Amino acid sequence: EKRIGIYPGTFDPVTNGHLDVIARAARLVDRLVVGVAINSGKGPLFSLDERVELVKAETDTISAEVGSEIIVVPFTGLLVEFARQSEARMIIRGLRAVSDFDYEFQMAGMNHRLAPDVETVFLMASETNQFISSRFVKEVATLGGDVTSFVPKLTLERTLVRVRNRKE
Ligand code: COD
Repeated sequence: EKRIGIYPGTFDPVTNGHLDVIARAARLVDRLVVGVAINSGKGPLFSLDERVELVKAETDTISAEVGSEIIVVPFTGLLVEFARQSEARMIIRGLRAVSDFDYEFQMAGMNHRLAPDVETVFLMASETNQFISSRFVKEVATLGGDVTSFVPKLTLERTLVRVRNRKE
């Protein structure tokens, strides 16, 4: 039986922190489904299609390196439903500092009650990528700071263009 895991998130935009978690997660499973959530509540910088496209582009090489299948798909609705549809038994989440813990703790607990056969697995990024967040990448880029070391190349280009256009 194939080991299938899902890594859900907003990915607005995908960062080196996300990619770090994706590479680690891909080593644990045969197929990693990266689920890109609509999350209109967060008022995203990039549309759902753009976020999916960027995650796809940036994970291409990881899939080849690790030798597991990585697929990137948008999802709406309940995460546990999406997990069920994907035949995944594992939800992968990343943990940064203690600040993530409360939210992740509640989410894992609720999801476990909703789908007892699905386990949440937490991974940490390497030290260089641990503190990176999409929120601060957007803020720093908007304020003219250098985000080169926080996001992959194509995402960097797109973010700079988007932030510039938004200001005009
Ligand atoms: N290092 C380690 N982990 C990281 C880093 C980093 N530098 N950066 C991000 N991460 C982790 C985050 O902690 C998270 O686990 C994951 O990567 C994705 O992060 P984001 O910010 O892109 O995504 P979120 O947290 O906004 O995603 C939230 C969901 C969309 C998954 C959630 O809202 C959801 O499940 N929505 C569907 C509706 C649902 O089922 N709701 C009920 C939940 S109980």
